Amino acid sequence: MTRYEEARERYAALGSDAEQAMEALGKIKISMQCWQGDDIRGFLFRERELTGGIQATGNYPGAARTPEELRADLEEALRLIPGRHKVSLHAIYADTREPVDLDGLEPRHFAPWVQWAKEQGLGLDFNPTCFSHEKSESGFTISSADEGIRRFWVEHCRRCRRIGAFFGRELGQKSVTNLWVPDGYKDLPVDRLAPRLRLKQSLDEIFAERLDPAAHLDAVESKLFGIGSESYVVGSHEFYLGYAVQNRVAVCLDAGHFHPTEVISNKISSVLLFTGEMLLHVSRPVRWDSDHVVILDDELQEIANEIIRSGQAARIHIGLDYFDASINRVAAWVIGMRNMQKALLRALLEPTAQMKQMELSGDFTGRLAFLEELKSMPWQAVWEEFCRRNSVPGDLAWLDQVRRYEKKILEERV
Ligand code: RNT
Ligand code: ZN
Repeated sequence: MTRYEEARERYAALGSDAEQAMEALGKIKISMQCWQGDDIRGFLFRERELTGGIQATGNYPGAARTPEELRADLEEALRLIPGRHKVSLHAIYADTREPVDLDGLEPRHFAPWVQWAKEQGLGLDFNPTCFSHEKSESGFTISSADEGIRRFWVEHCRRCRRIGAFFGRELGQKSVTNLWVPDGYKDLPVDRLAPRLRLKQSLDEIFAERLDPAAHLDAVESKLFGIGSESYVVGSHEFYLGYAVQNRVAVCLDAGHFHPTEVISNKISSVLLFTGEMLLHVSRPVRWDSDHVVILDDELQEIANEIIRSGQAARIHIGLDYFDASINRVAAWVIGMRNMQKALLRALLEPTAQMKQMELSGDFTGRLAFLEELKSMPWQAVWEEFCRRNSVPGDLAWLDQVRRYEKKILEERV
């Protein structure tokens, strides 16, 4: 018997089916964030510093400098990740020689990305870039009291939705356009209401155009604080949850955007009850919204458990959102993506129905015993089998490949 066959039998004895788990895992697409590849520089305004209260710290060599380099790096990472996935782009990643500002972007500026995604069998998601720009220097974009500034960003976001819908149409799979804006105050505001009124008005204007729901989904991402917006963020969780329920858009929950002991795993089931689909930004906050590489920790497992146990995986779009500039960026992608998949696999290997039954009948002893036993079950053997069937390394052999790529390609970039 192989290691996998042994594992399959042990899971069967517990009441779960490893074949089914692998089949289900193979259907779950994860949206890989392009911005891990170049520390969120993008290609439109490469000389501009990263603003908006987010920070990519570190100066590991090898960051992608051109769309070609970024696509090559993405391909290298995706070769080491089992399954078919999506890539999430930001507006500043437009691939064009035309000088164009954010309020002039059109689908054609992203045509090479679409062509590439078709060749690679990938989906694409999208994000307006409401930061790292001279018009966001005040700290406000679509909630700005300056009407010229507000209109500039509204126009940018409206165009981004059309680009997202273009991705969805061209690639034959729904594209999520996720709107996050950094708007907020460093110090205590006097008027918390007016910026929120303006944000609401701008969102109404941005979402006014109806786009094909089969090709496109709008999501809005809240935040608690950022660097420079410590005291007040206009787009808070309550704000966007209310907006999403009232206007039928999706909520994006980012794991780093809440109080340090607050977790998004506990929010998924509530959000699912009142909205259609949702987006997750799976990240890892360390003491603040630091966007560390996703590791296989308790909260990642809990997020995966909620996605699977709810039986609503089809309504939950999973995206990664982190950017670590202190390690090999291709490895950062591979580690985070594989960890997300491992967590999902472990959740899929649970005898969930049985455990829910224990809970219902008040058998909390059995529930705890199962939960703990599952931690030492041989899920790694199933993971390795899943990787084998998808022709990617099941073990650390992926790291050798990344190191070879680093020597040959990344180290040449100076
Ligand atoms: C910022 C948000 C946002 C960004 C990306 C780059 O706090 O999490 O999602 O990280 O859009
Ligand atoms: Zn995010």
